[in-house]
Amino acid sequence: MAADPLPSFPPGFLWGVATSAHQIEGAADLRERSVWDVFEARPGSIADGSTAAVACDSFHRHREDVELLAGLGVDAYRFSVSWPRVDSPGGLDHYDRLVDDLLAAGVRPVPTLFHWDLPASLDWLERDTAARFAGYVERVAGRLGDRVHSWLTLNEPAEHTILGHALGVHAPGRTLMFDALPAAHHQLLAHGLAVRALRAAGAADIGIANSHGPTWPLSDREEDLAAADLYDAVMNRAFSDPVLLGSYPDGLAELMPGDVEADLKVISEPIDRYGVNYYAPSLVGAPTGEDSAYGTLEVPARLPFSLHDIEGRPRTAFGWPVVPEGLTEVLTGLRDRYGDRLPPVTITENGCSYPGLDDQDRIAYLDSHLRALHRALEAGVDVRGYFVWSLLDNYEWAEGYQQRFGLVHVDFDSPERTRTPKASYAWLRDRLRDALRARR
Ligand code: GBH
Repeated sequence: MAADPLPSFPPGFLWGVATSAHQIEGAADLRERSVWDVFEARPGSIADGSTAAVACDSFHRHREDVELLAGLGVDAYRFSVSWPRVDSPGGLDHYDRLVDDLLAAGVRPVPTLFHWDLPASLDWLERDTAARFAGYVERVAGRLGDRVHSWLTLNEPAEHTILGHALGVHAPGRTLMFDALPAAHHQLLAHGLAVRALRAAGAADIGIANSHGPTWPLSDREEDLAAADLYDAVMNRAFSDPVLLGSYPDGLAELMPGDVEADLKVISEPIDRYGVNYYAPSLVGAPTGEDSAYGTLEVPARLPFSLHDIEGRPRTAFGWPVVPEGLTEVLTGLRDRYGDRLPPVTITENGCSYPGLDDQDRIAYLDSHLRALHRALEAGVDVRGYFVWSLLDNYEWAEGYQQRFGLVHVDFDSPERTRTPKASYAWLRDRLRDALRARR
């Protein structure tokens, strides 16, 4: 039950919440344009026709956010740095102030250097974008590296590739299907080059935030097993194998551009922390000849797999099933696959969309997933932290403001973007107090 105390977590376990720049900052007029600004202007691209031009206005209201973090009692805040903002005059000043305010409040800054808001003039299909990213990372580390010690390079290159370049439901809105894979390779190369740049700047805690969900085959028929294996290779292993093993899953290296072997040496540059974003498993079968759907995501019939509903589970407002044991499965699965090659893991995102201030469903979701995480600890997986997605209701990409993931409600109709803590905020605050007490 959500009222019961949680099991105890190891000393030093890092508790945090996460956001991303494009989803909360607003102040779009004070930065360069990103591929998302361009995408949002395309009619029909965003469910509610909205844009992120103002969002939570966190650019101007970051002090309120820091106060909410302090009140919650988290150890760390995972935010992202907007490349198009850093590219504009004075753009780094914002992150400079944010970092200072976080440190003054006793909260560790954990910036992600890329969370999907690519400068509009750049393109992940171009190899050169990876080198440009490393140059940008060098500038950020040069300015913040004296106070920031934990870095994440990329957020979910899998989603950015598949939703943005293969299926076209996210920016930049391309529908290249398997021809999107070069965008994955160039992001991974960017990750490796960024690790080198951060290392050169003296960073000691470097990671990546990859999405992981167990892939469940629809049946044990040969075709379903093969379809599920391919799906898992493309959605999960294509992004973890290169980083942790220096190789691509079978058959994928041939689809990547450039001198793939040489690039894999860069991509597999050792990291200190492996970030896992977990939401839900996928139930995958052979193609059915028809389009299939997962939540709001449609998978065209011509792809070599189909997605199916996971029955008998509660669903979030997004339509995703609530499957906490999937988190245990992801964590033990990573340990089994990568063994000694797997650095300590941090859950860099986990959370759910539900409406309302008295969000008992979110409390139940978080409670059950923390228990699932604890089972992975008991099974010997080295998990060092957990970040809730998200601190605030925010701009949920193609869903606009319709999906609410926050521990804190944001009134998007008020000019002040009024923030109101939900029941889940108080719940987590009390759990963190217990955890803190246990630490002493
Ligand atoms: C994350 O993406 C993002 O990092 C974050 O910005 C976002 O706001 C948050 O989650 C909530 O959406 O389509 O088969 O993979 C999450 C990516 C992609 C996870 C769709 C769940 C459904 C199963 N999500 N996925 S599948």
